[in-house]
Order: sequence, then C-alpha cells, then structure tokens
Amino acid sequence: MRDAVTNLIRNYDVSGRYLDRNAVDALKAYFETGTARVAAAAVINANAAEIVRQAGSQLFDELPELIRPGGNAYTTRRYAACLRDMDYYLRYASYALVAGDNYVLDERVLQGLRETYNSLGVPIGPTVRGIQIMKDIVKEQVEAAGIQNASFLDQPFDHLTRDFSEQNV
Ligand SMILES: CCC1=C(C)/C(=C/C2=NC(=C\c3[nH]c(/C=C4\NC(=O)[C@H](C)[C@H]4CC)c(C)c3CCC(=O)O)/C(CCC(=O)O)=C2C)NC1=O
Repeated sequence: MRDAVTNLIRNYDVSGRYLDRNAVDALKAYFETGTARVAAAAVINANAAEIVRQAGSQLFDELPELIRPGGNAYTTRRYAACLRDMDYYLRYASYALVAGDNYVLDERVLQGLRETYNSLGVPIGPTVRGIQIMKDIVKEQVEAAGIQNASFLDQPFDHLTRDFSEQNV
C-alpha cells in the first residue's frame, strides 16, 4: 500500500533531499482535497450496491449481446461475476481516492488481471465501458451531495481504464 504522502517521502528519501517547494505544493494540494476525498468515499460507501446495479443495467442496455447466449456475462453465474468485478473496481477506486494514489489499484486489482480475463474470454472494451459508467454515476452522486472541487474523482477510474486500454494494444 502507498499513499500520496508516503510516496512523496519515499521519493525524496531515495535521493536524500529535504522536501522542496514542489513537494510542499504537492502535499498542500493533497491535504486541501483531503476532506472532500473522504466525503466522496463516504458517498460511494453509502451507495455502492446501487451504483453497481445501475451501472450494470446501463452497460447491459448498451451492450445486450453480453447477456445473450454466447455473451461473456450470459448465465446467472457469469452475470453475478461481472457485477462482482464492477464492485471490486468501485471499492478499490474508493481506497485510491482516499490515498490520493493509484498504487493500490496496480497492486491489488490490475496485477495479473489481463491474463485472467483473456483466459476466460472476458471482453476488455465492455469492461472499460462499465468502469466509465460507474465513474459518471459516482461523479453525479458526489456532486449531488454538495462536495465541491471533486476533480480528483476521475483519477482512479481513468487509471483502471487506461491500464486496460494500454494493455489491450
Ligand atoms: C479484487 C481484484 C479482483 C478482480 C478484479 C477479479 C476479477 C475476476 N473476474 C473473474 C471472472 C469474470 N469476470 C467477468 C466480468 C465480465 N464479463 C463481461 O462480459 C463484462 C464485460 C464483465 C463485467 C463488467 C465474468 C463474466 C467472469 C466469469 C467468467 C467465467 O467464469 O467464465 C475472475 C475469475 C475467477 C472468478 O470467476 O472469480 C477474476 C479473478 N478478481 C479479484 O480478486
């Protein structure tokens, strides 16, 4: 596990430097958004089941072939596995938001995932779409909760989709 503060200190320690102007600016930016990050995580926590349900139903509306015979999310078991994966992405995104660092996603979610998905025929494009839909729903809900300046919300979701998309090239 790593967060914005420990990550920064580690980088400075490696080269034996005191925290300079850049470091202080980065720390200030992190602490200034701290309360909003925690509040956003609380919104996600309170609505997680509904966010996943709504994102799943929008995804399957857009791409109904996923849940038809031959689709990767066809059968109750695979449908449930797909929603469970969405729930993993959401939960770990909420950790990354609070940490202000995406390392937890690399370490706990993305490592080895592509191999697993490839071997099970889980399609990457629709997975990326599902994560984007969750991001949009989370942003709406966080905004509706009156949390301002929450531009940091994009970061973990975009990190996940970027990683999937890059690996897919
Ligand atoms: C916490 C980190 C973590 C992740 C991320 C994770 C993902 C993960 N998703 C899996 C399966 C799966 N993932 C999906 C997901 C989908 N299929 C679709 O068509 C959609 C596009 C998509 C949902 C958006 C499906 C359907 C399976 C079951 C595939 C199968 O068994 O044939 C599997 C194989 C083992 C299992 O079924 O449990 C893993 C390991 N496991 C973890 O521990």
